[in-house]
Amino acid sequence: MNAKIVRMPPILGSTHPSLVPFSSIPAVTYAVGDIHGRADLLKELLFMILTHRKQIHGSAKIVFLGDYVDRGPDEARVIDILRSKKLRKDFDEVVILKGNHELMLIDELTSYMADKTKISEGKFSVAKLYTRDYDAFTISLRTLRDFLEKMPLFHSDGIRLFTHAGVGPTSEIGSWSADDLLWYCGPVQDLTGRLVVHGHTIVWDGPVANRSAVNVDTGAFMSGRLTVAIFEGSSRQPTFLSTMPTDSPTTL
Ligand SMILES: [Mn+2]
Repeated sequence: MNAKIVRMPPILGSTHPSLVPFSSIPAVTYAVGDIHGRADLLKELLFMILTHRKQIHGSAKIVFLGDYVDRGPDEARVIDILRSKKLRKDFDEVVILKGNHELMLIDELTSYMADKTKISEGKFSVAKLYTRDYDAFTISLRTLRDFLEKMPLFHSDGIRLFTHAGVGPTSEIGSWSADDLLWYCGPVQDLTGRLVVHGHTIVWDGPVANRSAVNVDTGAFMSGRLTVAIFEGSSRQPTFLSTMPTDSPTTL
């Protein structure tokens, strides 16, 4: 028998971004930066996005880049908006990525649900810095935790890699961990050449874009400026829309 080289199909279920089959490219892709409880700004930005979307012929995808909770005043309403049917009606594809604050909340919820007297015992808990109103959520804490746990760590369309914190040029292919994708700080570059679209590291006078990465975290919880990057077709060069500042940014 003749030996035959068979190309293996993509490894389904792999957690490494470069091995995951990508979805098709829509007419427009929106990538929204860190919201951190600013439901007011999210509503305002979605209105701006939908106005833009009306001028586009074809399908639209919206990607949320993580960090929906903590810091701002209304994380429960942000979660409601992200879970809403309206969002799925307004966009052909909705991708809700996990941020490090969702990871911390999962840990905190697990601890709180086991013992309601110990809300600050979680490994990553920020309860010492932030008092959470558990009663504000319109869904059960179990449903909330499930929703957070199911959020993916990244999304690739083959041209752009969307992930909360980005990835660095020194990250060896195949070695990225959840920690890298949720907590990374440093120069952002994908060794496979995709444009990395991320948040997590605040750029007060941003957003910023270069040949390898786009950062749309404009510190909305403090600056009042929530930003979306808009990619038409397979473009690597986004345009941006931001809500207007309602407060002056405070220096770090
Ligand atoms: Mn973050």
